[in-house]
Parts: sequence; structure tokens; C-alpha cells
Amino acid sequence: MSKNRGKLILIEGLDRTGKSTQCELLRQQFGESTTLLKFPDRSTAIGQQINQYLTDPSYKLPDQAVHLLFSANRWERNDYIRNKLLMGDNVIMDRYVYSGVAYSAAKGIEGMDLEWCYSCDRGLVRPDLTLFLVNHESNDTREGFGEERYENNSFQEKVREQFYKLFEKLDSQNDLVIVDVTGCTIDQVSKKIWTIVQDTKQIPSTTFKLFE
Ligand code: NYM
Ligand code: MG
Repeated sequence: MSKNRGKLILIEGLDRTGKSTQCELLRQQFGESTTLLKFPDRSTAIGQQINQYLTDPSYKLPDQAVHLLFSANRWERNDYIRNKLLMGDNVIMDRYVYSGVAYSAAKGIEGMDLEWCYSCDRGLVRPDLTLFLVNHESNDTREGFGEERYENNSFQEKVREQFYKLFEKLDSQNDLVIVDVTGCTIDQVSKKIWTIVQDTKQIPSTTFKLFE
């Protein structure tokens, strides 16, 4: 009897919306046979270059090149993700294509529009479910906020706009749930997420949806 493939669940959002905490809690709830991946994956050679760019303000790299590094960092994990899913493992991701496009397009650089930013991610495996965490309260008081590039409120606002444009472009209504976490405790958010995840149907085949 062939085994169903695992679920691919993505948690997205602006900086400091609690994504990493919720990814970890979701991993614990799924229990065995669950893989958690965070993007950027700073453990690879490409990831280390991205890390340097994010943490060192004096590190110079053209924005287009940075964008391609983030995309390459997803591509280098694509086969790994597909294989895990085919083995029946569930895979949880902390950021992915949506962050990749939204943060780059938010820079407003000529020629680096949403379509350009999205094009190099075409063909990557598309999550069965994407949860977009939204906190309507300012997140600039959270510990550590402002330490990395992109972590300021005016830029985050632009990123938010690009996320919504991309959701529209990609017809996300079938596989995206916006989760309002404003004023919620970690536990409350975790319960909301678990309820939504349990409603996601198991995909009974070896096929994948792709970003097209
Ligand atoms: N980021 C993340 C991008 O600009 N492009 C991408 O493709 C991805 C995956 O990296 N501010 C940005 C968003 C974050 C920063 O991510 C680091 P995190 O989740 O804060 O470690
Ligand atoms: Mg961050």
C-alpha cells in the first residue's frame, strides 16, 4: 500500500509576528515524522552570505543579487522538501516564497517589481497551506527588533502591501489563511493554527502543487 505524502505547511508574516515560536509548537503537535525548515536557511554557504548581508550594514551587494541568493537558498532545499513529503513526513516552513518576493519588491527598485521577483521562484513546490500571521499592534517593542536589515516600521509597512499583492496574484484564497494574532497569547495562536491545520485535507497522492 502506498503511503500518502506528508503535508507542507508554511507560516509567513512580517518580522516579529511569532512565526518561529509557532512553527516549533506546530512541529511538537505533529510529533514524529515532521521536519521544520527555516528560510533563509543560514546553515548553507549561500545562507551564510545572506546572513552576512542581513546582519552587517556595511556589507554591499546589489539588491538583485541578494534577491537571487534568497531564491537560490530555497532551490537548494527543494529536493530535500519533496523527498521528505514523499516519505510521508510533514514539512513545516518558517517563511518561503512569499517573504522572498515581498521583501525584495518592497524596496521599490526600478525593474525589480513583483513579477521579476517572483519569476525565479516559479517551479518551487507550493505549500498545501499557508498561514499568514498578522499583528495589528506595533511590533517594534519586541526584543531584538531593529537589529537586522529590513527591521523598521516604515519598511515593514511596504512589505505588508507586497504580501497582499502577491496573495492576489497567486490566487491564494484556496490555500491561504490569514491569522489575526493581535492581542493573543502564544497558546491562543497555537490553538488557532492547530485547528486550521487539522482542517487541511490530506493529499492522497504523490503529486505536488508548484508555484506557477
Ligand atoms: N527575507 C527572508 C527576505 O528578504 N527574503 C527571503 O526570501 C526570506 C526567506 O530575511 N527580515 C528576510 C525577512 C527577514 C530576514 O528572516 C530574516 P528571519 O525570519 O527574521 O530570520
Ligand atoms: Mg527577523
